[in-house]
Amino acid sequence: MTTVQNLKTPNACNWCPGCGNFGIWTAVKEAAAKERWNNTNSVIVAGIGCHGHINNFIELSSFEGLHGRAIPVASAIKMVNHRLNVMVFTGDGDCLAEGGNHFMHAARRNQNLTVILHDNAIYGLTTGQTSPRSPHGFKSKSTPMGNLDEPINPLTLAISAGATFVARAYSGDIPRLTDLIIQANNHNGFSVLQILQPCVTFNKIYSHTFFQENTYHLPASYNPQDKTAAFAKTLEWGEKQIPVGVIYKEDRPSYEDQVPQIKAAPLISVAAKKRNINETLETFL
Ligand SMILES: Cc1ncc(C[n+]2csc(CCOP(=O)(O)OP(=O)(O)O)c2C)c(N)n1
Ligand SMILES: [Mg+2]
Repeated sequence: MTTVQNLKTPNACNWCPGCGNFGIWTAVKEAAAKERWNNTNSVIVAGIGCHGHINNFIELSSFEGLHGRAIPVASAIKMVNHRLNVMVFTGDGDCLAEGGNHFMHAARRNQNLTVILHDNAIYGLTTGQTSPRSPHGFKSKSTPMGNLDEPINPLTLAISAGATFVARAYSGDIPRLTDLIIQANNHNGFSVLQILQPCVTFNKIYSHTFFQENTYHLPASYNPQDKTAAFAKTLEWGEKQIPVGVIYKEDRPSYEDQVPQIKAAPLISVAAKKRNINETLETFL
């Protein structure tokens, strides 16, 4: 049985006091206990950054690869055993800068993966450089005169690239965050959950207070299946104007649903055929 208690690991947590990652960590454990995720049915793939340490603090099968490459690793795991529940924990730098290309193409493919995007709008682990989520004018170690670039909007990008579940949450609202993690995970297709989280040490703009004062919950009357309305929602960002909740949801066959070779059983349970490499090479001559 999965309980919040037995998801603990012996590793000491090294996030700064007040970091938004604590809320995400708590919500993921709550979701795992509710949904009975365990070492045999679920895998966490983490990116490189403060966010990526989450896999050291949750007792689930996990993999931490190269910076920006969490999504392709998850994609491969899913192809080899599509019955596993595969979740990606990535940062705004990891997902949108170093891994930006993977993000777009995975969305297009609509594999049944859940991408949890820890968005603190900064490179936290490397001690505070501007990321693709940092606002225009943002001053940091890498942009002391102010950032000249515009931030990427990950949710507009996700919808236009083909993601079929797109949502936003705030790391400090643990009950709603837990619910959105579960909804994203239960969706059959490529799910993106952007979690607004403060980096209390290096980002003095996007604080807990900023998110508490400026986010609002999408009303029950909002229809996440209307793609045009969803695009418009993703563009809202301003004083008291940051929507949280499920912004877009579409029912479309996932990649795994369409691959005939894995209809009967996952690739991992199909015995590999031994071949003489010379025979294979000869087919190219
Ligand atoms: C290829 C490569 N480039 C750069 C780095 C250095 N590096 C490590 S973490 C990081 C930024 C992480 O930022 P983000 O993904 O937003 O995670 P956070 O620390 O904010 O959670 C960078 C640039 C690296 N490890 N590998
Ligand atoms: Mg970051």
